[in-house]
Amino acid sequence: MIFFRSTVVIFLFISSLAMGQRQVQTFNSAWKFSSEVHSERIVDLPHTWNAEDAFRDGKEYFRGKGTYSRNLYTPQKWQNKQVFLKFEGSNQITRLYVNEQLIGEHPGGYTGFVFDITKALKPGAENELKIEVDNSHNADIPPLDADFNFYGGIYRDLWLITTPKLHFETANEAAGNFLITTPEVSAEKATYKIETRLVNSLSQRISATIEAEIFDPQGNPFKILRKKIRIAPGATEAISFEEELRDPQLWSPARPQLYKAEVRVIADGEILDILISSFGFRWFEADPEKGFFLNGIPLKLIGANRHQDHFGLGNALPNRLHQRDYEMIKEMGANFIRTAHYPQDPEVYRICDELGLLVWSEVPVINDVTASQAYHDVSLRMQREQILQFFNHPSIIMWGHMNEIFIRLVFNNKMTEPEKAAKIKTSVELAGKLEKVTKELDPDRLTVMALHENELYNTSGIADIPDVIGWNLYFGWYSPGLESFGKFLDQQHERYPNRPLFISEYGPGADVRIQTTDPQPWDYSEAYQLKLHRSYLNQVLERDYVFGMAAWNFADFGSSFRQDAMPYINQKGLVNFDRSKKDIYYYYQARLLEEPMIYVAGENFQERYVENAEDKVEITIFSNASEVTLTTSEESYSAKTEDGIAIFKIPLPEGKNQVMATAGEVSHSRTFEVHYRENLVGRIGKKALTINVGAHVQYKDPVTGEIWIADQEYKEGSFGYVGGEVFQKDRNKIQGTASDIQGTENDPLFQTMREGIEAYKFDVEKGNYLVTLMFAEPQFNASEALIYNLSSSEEKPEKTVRSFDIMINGRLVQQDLNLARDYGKIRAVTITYEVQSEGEINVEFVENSGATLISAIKLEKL
Ligand code: GCB
Repeated sequence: MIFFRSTVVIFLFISSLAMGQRQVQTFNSAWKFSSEVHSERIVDLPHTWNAEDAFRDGKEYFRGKGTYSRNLYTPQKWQNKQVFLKFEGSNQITRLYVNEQLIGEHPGGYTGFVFDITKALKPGAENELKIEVDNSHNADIPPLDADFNFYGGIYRDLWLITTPKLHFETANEAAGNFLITTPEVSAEKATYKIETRLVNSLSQRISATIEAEIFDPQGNPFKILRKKIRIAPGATEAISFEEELRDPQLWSPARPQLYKAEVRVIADGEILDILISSFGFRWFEADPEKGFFLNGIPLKLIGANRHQDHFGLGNALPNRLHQRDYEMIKEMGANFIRTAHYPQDPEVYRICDELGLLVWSEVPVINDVTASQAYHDVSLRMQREQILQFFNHPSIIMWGHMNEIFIRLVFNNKMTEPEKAAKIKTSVELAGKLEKVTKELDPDRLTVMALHENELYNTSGIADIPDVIGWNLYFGWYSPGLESFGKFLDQQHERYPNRPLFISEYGPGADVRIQTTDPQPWDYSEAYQLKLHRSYLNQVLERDYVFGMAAWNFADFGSSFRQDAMPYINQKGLVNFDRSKKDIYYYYQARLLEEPMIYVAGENFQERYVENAEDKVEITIFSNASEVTLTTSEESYSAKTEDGIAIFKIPLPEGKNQVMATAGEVSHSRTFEVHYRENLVGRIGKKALTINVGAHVQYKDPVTGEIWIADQEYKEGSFGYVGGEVFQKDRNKIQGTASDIQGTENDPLFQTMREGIEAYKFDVEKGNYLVTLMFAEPQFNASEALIYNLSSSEEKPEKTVRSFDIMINGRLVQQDLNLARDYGKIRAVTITYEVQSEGEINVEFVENSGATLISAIKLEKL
């Protein structure tokens, strides 16, 4: 009881003095912002100027200089203080002026930095602050190019900090952080080392005491360490403490136990400055044969990569949204995250410590390097900054220093061999320097580099530099064959048995508007995403030597040059850009969670089109139980799960059917609306018949709710195409074209098409109809050979002229339709015709030159 009271007293004492005389506050509100293309307006931070234009059809987003300004009134008494501005992140060059005096410049958009503005301030007066931020391409700053948007602006929190003249160093590469290392950790004992730096900005020598107080994970203080120091005017002194601890409470994903250290500067009996940091004790290794061990226990690392942007916000997220992402990742059952491709908000590492997620954090040296001293220097500085700023987080286990650094080079046909050799040389040199700097600062963590599927990483020697290799592998997407994945890994492991291997990226694009039970590569269906992830997961789990895997990507993200099913968005996310979940998220739960779970897949696949009553409806259940039951209003079925999946093929009547899946205590239900294709033409009238021509997938227009059903060949009494073939821009891909179709949000509907088609027929009853035909000219020579399109697509000559006539029930309704000439290429064209029918609708396509084509067709009865 007595002990309890004294603990409370100590806490009160500390909190009343919290931070000593240091004052830390956000400085986010009411900045005047303008740029070349933005008129002056008031904004709050976090802010980016590219939240909208990075997603606009056909235009480049603004990359240039933006200016933020506002006044800061400084009270007279600040004369005795040091004043700092701390940026958590601002993309990508930041210049700060105070009262028109340039204070400093920071290159690089993903790490924090601090400016000391004391000398430029006028005490007792208004001071003008001006911050210029420039996100133009800069050959000396990574990333040079990458598959994500380089949103400009002060997109993380900005802090105003005042400290006494005698204070812990704040304006440094660590952004004011002090370091806690744990050089030795075992279950029985651990050592920890606390390193601080004290600055004396006074004009006299000072005697002070530096204290470090340590709190256990339950919040109990258990150790105070002290050192006395005499510090000269203008000097900076390093003060460190080293201690041993018995029976440390270890940090792990299952029990993320965090200690806390509080360091204090005391002079004349007064606490002048305080810094606080949490830290943890754990040890780990990545064995090239047996995999990863945390605190001596084997642990397969399974998780995802994460980009920091979000629908509607660009990269300017409030902390709550950063937290929510990581909570979702944890709730998915994951234990690992890669902050691809750059250091993220400080909040991210804090939440990973707390939730128990292991982290690979990396600098954005991606795709290409510049052979300049400046580029090398900025890259090294970024690496030092991320290490020093996030050093104390036990969640971080690996520092990454490069991603697919040869990809530009490999796909660049214009470079000469000597140019390529020079590029390889400078890349290998930079990797060596990054490795050295990382190991000097942090010998206890692993270094890692992510590679794309290319032998050059081995032959150049770059893959031998880091401790660990991460492979970004897209078999079943950019390169063919899901099983080639495991074979590739086995070969690498055989050739390089001492290399710990990690799968740093994998995954296909998946658009929740696109559904099928017959998934194919490049169809962007959720079913193909499931197929690929299931296969990869199995292949990794079969191989102990692969110590972990991270899906690409946790969430869909913005990438302005991408032309997927949803232009400007990379859709490989497990969740959508707005964080609504795709089916695959629940699949990971079924594979990774220990508590019982069950889920009826198909949140976005509730409308089912089967041929008739004999044709069964396929229902997919995810569960971690070994057996699940599916109950309809008529029947109950049971099935064993395999890899967390049970597939039921059951007859269901037309109309709405509620099904319930159960395993032990848990259950989940969903309603499916079943339609028989054989009845569709007879029912036109109540509902239009909408067909996704040239596609084996169905597509849902989220605005109208219309389902554009998968195409079929004509059969009597029904409907379908006659002649032609599915259009493929690239032979390796099933999807028609990946181009952004102008003038529509329903790109997938227009991207797939049937070429050389002779007719589309409907055996309808007599009456008046509206026939809507939809087209897009797919031949278009823009930069479709994207660097991420890793298949060797042969360049096809552009078919510039395509002209055809259209007849409906024998009447010529369209003569010499030349889409490119009349409407422009890759533009959505929709034409509706009124038709009177005596008992059939026969839309004929007659070729004049080039091949006929059509993307979608809709039939309504008047
Ligand atoms: C990669 C890159 C990543 C891309 C991804 C993709 O290998 O590392 O930045 O976004 O592929 O989706 O193509």
